[in-house]
Amino acid sequence: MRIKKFTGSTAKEAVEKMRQEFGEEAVVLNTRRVSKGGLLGIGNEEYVEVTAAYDESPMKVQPRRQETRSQQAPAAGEDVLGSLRQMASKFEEKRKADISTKRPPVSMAQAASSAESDALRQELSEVKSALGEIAQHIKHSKMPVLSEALKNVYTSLVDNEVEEDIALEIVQACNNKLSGSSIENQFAVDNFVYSAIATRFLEAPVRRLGRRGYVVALVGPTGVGKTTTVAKLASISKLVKGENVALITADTYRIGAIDQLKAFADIASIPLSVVYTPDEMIAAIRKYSNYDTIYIDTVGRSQRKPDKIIELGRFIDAADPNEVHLVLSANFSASTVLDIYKRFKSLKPNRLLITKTDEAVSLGMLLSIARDSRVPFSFITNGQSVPDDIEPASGDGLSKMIYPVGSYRDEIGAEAHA
Ligand SMILES: Nc1nc2c(ncn2[C@@H]2O[C@H](COP(=O)(O)OP(=O)(O)O)[C@@H](O)[C@H]2O)c(=O)[nH]1
Ligand SMILES: [Mg+2]
Repeated sequence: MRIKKFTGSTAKEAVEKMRQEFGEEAVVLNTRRVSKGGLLGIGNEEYVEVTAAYDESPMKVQPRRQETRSQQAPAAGEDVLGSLRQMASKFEEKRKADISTKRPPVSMAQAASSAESDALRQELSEVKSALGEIAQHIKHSKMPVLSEALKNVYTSLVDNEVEEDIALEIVQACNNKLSGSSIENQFAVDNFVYSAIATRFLEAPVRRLGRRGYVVALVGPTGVGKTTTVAKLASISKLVKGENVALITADTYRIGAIDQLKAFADIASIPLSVVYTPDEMIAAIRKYSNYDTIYIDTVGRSQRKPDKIIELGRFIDAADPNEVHLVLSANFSASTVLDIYKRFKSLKPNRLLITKTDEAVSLGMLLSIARDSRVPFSFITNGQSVPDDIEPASGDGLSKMIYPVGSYRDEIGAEAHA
């Protein structure tokens, strides 16, 4: 390991010098601003000093070593990011302080001060761009030295909007598990990745048969497909399983919401109760206690209004359901889904139900919600048709949607033949 200091008038310049001498493999250990000479800050000479480390031993052959290295690099790198961020914010502070503490200007001083703050602004933007560059470098240094097959996997996962950290975990697990030639074998790698994704999804426990008064409630934001899904589930229970089914709706908020479910209940000859208060909910549940399954549709309270969720919580508490399915649209991004989960968590959902997979471009975000919630998945819906467009969720099924095995291989194949 060699350690050396590089200086430059900006961080970017110092890092460039470091790169020239040490190459891409070098790691920045520390960055600081140094100021030299000058009295009371007048005539000061300021520069940036970067301390860099470079491992001279060849890193090629052994995968184990590469692995350790890839785990260490980000840690050192993140330090750098930290110190650069600090530096950037100090600049910003200094610039603001400079502007606000300047005395009412004599024109020369005014000119000097504006020149100075221009210089600072320039410097700040250089630091920011160096920061960006280093962040980019760290992003790639997070990626261990991978076989072609694993690189394909990583790219395919990230393209499917799997969070980078999760994609990396999967790829690293594969790297650790597979050895020798199989790490180069796309087929072996795909198989591993496919099951690695599948096992990240918990499957909902199977319901015990022959239990009466089993209560299933659907909650979630407006428009995700709760009412449609309730209709699908109720029809399947009744028509396919031959159960006695009842419906309750607590969605008395939106105009037309009751009509929507009522029309369905009439066609399917399923009794429906509309409840306006938690007490009415208790009464309705009691009324249907001899039915096999009671499905509850709820209003899509805006998840942005916590008091609305609390209000909905009173209805749910009153119903005391066996299953609370949080309904999420496959069109949502990872951050939206995580945000919704956070807001609906107080309703204690014990199932996740994903709608509109027919419309979604990518489903990588399902891995994020699976990881953060640890709640099992119940159903997937893939169209508007009642009752056809629904199926039980399985780890395998979800994995297939996130990692359509071999699809990119077909592309590569096509390119090769072109
Ligand atoms: N493409 C597609 N549309 C769906 C699916 N499920 C529901 N929808 C549609 O989404 C819209 C809102 O559904 P609705 O059940 O009223 O949502 P709610 O507000 O959560 O009750 C309707 O137009 C449904 O037909 C699905 O799986 N795929
Ligand atoms: Mg509805």
